[in-house]
Amino acid sequence: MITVFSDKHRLRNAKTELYGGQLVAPFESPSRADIVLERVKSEKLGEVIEPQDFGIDPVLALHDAGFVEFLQNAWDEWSQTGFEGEAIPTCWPARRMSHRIPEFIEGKVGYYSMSSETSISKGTWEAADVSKDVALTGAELLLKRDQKGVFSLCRPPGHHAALDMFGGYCFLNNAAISAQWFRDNGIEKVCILDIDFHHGNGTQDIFYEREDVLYISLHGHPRDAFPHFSGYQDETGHNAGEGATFNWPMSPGTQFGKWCDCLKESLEKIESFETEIIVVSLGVDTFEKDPISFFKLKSGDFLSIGKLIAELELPTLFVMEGGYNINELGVNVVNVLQGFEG
Ligand code: Q9C
Ligand code: ZN
Repeated sequence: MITVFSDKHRLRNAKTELYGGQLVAPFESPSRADIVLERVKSEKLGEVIEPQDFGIDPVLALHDAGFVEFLQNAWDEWSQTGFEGEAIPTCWPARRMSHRIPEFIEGKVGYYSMSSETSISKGTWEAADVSKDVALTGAELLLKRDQKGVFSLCRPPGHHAALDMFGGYCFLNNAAISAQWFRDNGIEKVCILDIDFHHGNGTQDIFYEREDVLYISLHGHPRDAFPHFSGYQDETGHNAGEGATFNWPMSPGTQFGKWCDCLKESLEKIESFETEIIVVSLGVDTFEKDPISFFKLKSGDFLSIGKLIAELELPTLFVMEGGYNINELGVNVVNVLQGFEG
């Protein structure tokens, strides 16, 4: 399987994450992508190639233009005010407040965010911009070079990024941008299968009213897990999109048996949707030793996941999302891909 990767992911190297009331070193760190790439190489998964530049149009096909402009300028505006730390949102348009967009950067950071663990640092935009190219290069390879599966080793991740919000370590929604690119390149129906531990609120948000992109997510129940306000089972889509969103929230301590039953039901839904292509939002933070999650999947389970997804016999784009146990991250990710290849 081909892996798409760029060193430029390192440009996303924040120093701070607000966690448990302290500023800690971010869980979403450059070493994550390096460790996965190392495993791709040591297992001889296949060729590793650089992304092409797709420009900004495929981003603007989905994300709000004001939001994109905000991301492009946020670090400069923040640092030019004289703030000495990284840009951390502290004030939001909460219940019954005005949703007009402020002019001062402190207000804009709040307006365009969903959570405050994700600091904007110098280089964040540049890395996010290349991360979407990594996803799109994979998408193009899948379509035009007739591959069964391609691995886009994206970093930063994307599935929490909504139409006009960043957060949850995400800025641009790589999986959603790829799905839209497939739609704009002759594919009638796309499915996004999100197996990251967290609910992909951003992906759900973007496609909530659309019938052409099926979104299915298995994740920690929002009553216990981030993003806390999205991912309930009764969120099933709206208007034309009614029935094209499926959520499988699961409780703390969930093991592979139960998780796998939900995956199998999801695969049946994908089959009846008659999609031509799948995008897998591939997070391995479902791992038993993940530092911020609460499922109990073991390394070997990731092989089974890949194998089950392969049974659909559909062209599959794997887009890297979360997974924070640095030691076993490479093994777990590559297990999914090797399980897929059989
Ligand atoms: N107590 C992704 O996996 N904070 N994002 C969690 C846990 C945010 C995860 C705090 C987690 C974001 C792409
Ligand atoms: Zn996650």
